Amino acid sequence: MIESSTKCVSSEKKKTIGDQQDRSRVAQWSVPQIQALLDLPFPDLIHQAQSIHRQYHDANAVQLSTLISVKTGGCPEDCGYCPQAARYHTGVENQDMLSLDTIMAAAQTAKAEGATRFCMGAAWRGPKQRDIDRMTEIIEAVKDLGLETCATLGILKPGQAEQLKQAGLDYYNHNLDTSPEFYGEVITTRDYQDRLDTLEEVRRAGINVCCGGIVGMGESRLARAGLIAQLANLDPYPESVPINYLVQVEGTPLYGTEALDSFEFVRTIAAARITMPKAMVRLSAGRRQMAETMQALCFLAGANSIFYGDKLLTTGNPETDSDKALFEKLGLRTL
Ligand code: SAM
Ligand code: DTB
Ligand code: SF4
Repeated sequence: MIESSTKCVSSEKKKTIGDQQDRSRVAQWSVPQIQALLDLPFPDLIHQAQSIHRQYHDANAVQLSTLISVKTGGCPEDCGYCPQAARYHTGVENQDMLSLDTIMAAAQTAKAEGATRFCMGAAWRGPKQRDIDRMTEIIEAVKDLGLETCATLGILKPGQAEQLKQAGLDYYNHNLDTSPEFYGEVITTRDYQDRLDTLEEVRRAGINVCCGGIVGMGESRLARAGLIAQLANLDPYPESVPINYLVQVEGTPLYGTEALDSFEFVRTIAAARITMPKAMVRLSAGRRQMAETMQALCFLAGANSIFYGDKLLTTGNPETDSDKALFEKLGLRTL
């Protein structure tokens, strides 16, 4: 039985949620409330998500971020989904940190293709001081090109976020990935609190927070509700929420996980949109495995950002030409 309070978010409640982002937030989303959203009949859920989406965003516009892996493979962590963990044999070749010139050339291409944000990922548990020194030089240079900068470097020690902020870092990506209860099934080399601590460091430094998760790791709907509750209850909630559909890579423990029904992924996007109305919700990894019709459903459910460019970090992403063709077919414009 669905509570009437979650069946349809009244306009008064929506206003309150939005306003709370600017002041201190009192009302929080409970896991049962979010599960009730996920349990809605699909048309009701999409309608609610699309209505909220239109109040806060241009529903026909999508923001483009391009990814680059600045340091690849050999990571000491044991994230069960990740092809870059040293302990799994996935065929990913280790690559030391790329040179500034290589990164700048990729950033220039990303800009020429229409991306507005350049997101740099590194397969570290966390950066050492010399890594931060190199990253600050890179961030300054990318920023000078006129691109927004994003980095995802793992766990940050006190003081590191401030250094990144000073270099001009706009966003830090650090995913909670799943619910606290399911986390230990996927990762054992760190805990949920480590992630929350870094998110706090990023917030305190005044960097925008990019934080989301992965769907399709064998988790339950309850676990997806638990993830969305964690994200929506961050105070304030993240500016950017990437929702990844697990890319199954041979050699990782999660390879061979039973594929999750596509509509569950769309439902998760809708729940993110409803509970975090002002955030940019990114339809992230997994698009190469998705039909165009499913991607269109994700946009209807409130996704308004994608990773753009033929590669994610180590796995493939749709070609830019096919994304351009999709935008054309759907009448979407880019931000
Ligand atoms: N090492 C840093 C960390 O873990 O925060 C930054 C890089 S890590 C690759 C960034 C994010 O990519 C992870 O938090 C996870 O959400 C996502 N990711 C990694 N492998 C994935 C996969 N196979 N499918 C979907 N998302 C994945
Ligand atoms: C995010 O949430 N997804 C991106 C980005 N943030 C860093 C990474 C997806 C990685 C997919 C697997 C790979 O290409 O290695
Ligand atoms: Fe390392 Fe990040 Fe991959 Fe985990 S997700 S193994 S921390 S690169």
